[in-house]
Amino acid sequence: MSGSSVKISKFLSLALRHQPARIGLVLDSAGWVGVSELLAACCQNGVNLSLERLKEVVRDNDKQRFSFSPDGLWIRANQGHSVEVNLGYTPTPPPNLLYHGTAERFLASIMEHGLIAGRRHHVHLSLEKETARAVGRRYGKPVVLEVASAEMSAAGYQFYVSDNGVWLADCVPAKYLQRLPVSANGAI
Ligand code: HQG
Repeated sequence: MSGSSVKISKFLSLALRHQPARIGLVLDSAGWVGVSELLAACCQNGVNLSLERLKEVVRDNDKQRFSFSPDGLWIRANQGHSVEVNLGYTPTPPPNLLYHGTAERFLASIMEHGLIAGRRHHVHLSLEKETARAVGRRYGKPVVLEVASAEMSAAGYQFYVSDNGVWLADCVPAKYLQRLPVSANGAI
């Protein structure tokens, strides 16, 4: 594989979030892997990626999914892992409201069990309704849920924010969720 930034980003997500072993990589406990080790593993697995191109993909990534260490020798995904990592998130007081995008078909289960992290480590929340709507659209007819985050925080639930600005929670009980109405033109 060579080429498009999207393809490279997807490959990096696979390597740095989900299946590092598949290309022979071992992440450290905080999710970091040596840049030269990553490039060598890419090469071994049919992905022709130069250091310059890697830097470009990381810099221009639409969601800033990856970060280099300050010395540029290490790289990791900022969030979204399914492999065990401890990213060292610090509990952070959330804004009053946050949003979660999901699909209509998950709603009954969510309203029964609350939001759960599933195969990722956290429930992903956003500051903007529109971002949540785009996330929900990946799985079907989108629904945006408003999360009463300040109220949850006051009740003792913790929130974290990743290096790329995604708000994270361990779970969200259903009582803090409210479905946002959709207007006639489909806008939130
Ligand atoms: C749903 C992408 C039934 C939840 C996106 C979601 C985001 C439940 C799905 C980031 C449930 C999990 C994260 C319950 C939650 N019953 N369904 N009790 N609780 N769900 O992909 O939030 O491109 O793991 O609503 O843009 O969709 O990877 O999480 O639909 O930022 O960087 O279970 O992933 O970013 O799906 O997406 P996901 P998500 P990246």
